[in-house]
Amino acid sequence: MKIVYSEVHRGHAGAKEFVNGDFVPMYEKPERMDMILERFRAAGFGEMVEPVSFGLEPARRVHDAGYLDFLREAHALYQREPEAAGDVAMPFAFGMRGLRQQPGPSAHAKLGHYCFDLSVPFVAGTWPAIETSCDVALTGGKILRDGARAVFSLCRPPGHHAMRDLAGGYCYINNVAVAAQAALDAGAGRVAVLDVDYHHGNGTQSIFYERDDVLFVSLHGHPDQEYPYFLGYEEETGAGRGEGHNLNLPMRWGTDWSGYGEALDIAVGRLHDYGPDVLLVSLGVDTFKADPISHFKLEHEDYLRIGGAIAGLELPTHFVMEGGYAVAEIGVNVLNTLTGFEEAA
Ligand code: SP5
Ligand code: ZN
Repeated sequence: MKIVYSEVHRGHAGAKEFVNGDFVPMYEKPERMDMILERFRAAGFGEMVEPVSFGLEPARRVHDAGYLDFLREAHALYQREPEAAGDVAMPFAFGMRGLRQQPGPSAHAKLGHYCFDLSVPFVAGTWPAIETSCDVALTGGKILRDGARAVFSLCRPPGHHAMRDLAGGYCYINNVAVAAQAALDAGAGRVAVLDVDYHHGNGTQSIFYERDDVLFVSLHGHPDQEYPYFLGYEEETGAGRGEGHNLNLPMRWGTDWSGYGEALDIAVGRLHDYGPDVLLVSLGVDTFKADPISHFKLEHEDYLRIGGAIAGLELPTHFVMEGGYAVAEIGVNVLNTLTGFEEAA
């Protein structure tokens, strides 16, 4: 399987996120990629491919143009603020209900308007990483259209929390949504996104919520207990033409393979019934038992099963990297998913 990857993500590093009252080094860090690459190398798995540049037009198909301008300019704008504190741009005042929703010229206003939490910092290397991560996903999509059975886009930063005009949860551009839209624009009639990251893919769900040409299916920690809290309930089934094209399978803390495997069967059944031309997989491995920010209990072997179940759909399949923060084990879990897929394909 081809693996699309670029080193440009490395510049997106060094910032902190806010967790339970403290700023701590970001869980979403470059070393995650090193562990994945190391495992692939050790196993002799895959063929590495550099992304090509597609420009921003594909991202504008699912994101607000002003939002994308903000992502590009956020770091530089912040540096020009008289009260900028250091190199890292982050919001502190949010454009919430009851306040006016047009940000003024201040970088603080724009950050608060376009970010929904304190886990999407901007350092100098953040925009190049964002742009390249999107190109990684688009390059993967192109490889699939050129005839591959499957491809892995090793994206960093991840994307599934990013909304049409909001960044959050380590995500800025929604890579999988951009790739799904690009597949449709290139002639696919319908596409499906299966999101197996531990967290609900609120961005992907929202972007396609009123559409019937994209089915979104997500397995995740229950929003009663887990980030992003405000979305991901079972009763969210789509709206308008999109009614019936959204399936959430939330699970409680402590879920292991017995519960997860059952939910995955339901997910796969729905995907099979929909019969998409292309399947995109938001591949997060933060469902692992040792993940430092999550509460599922999957074992290494369970990822072989996930890959096998996905292969059973017999669809052109585009894996897109999302989360996974047990850095020492992220590599084996990603590799197991992909080898589980290939062995069953
Ligand atoms: C792409 C992705 O997986 N984004 C996840 C963002 C999660 N952010 C919320 C983290 C909440 C952490 N709670 C920490 C408990 C530490 N023991
Ligand atoms: Zn996650």
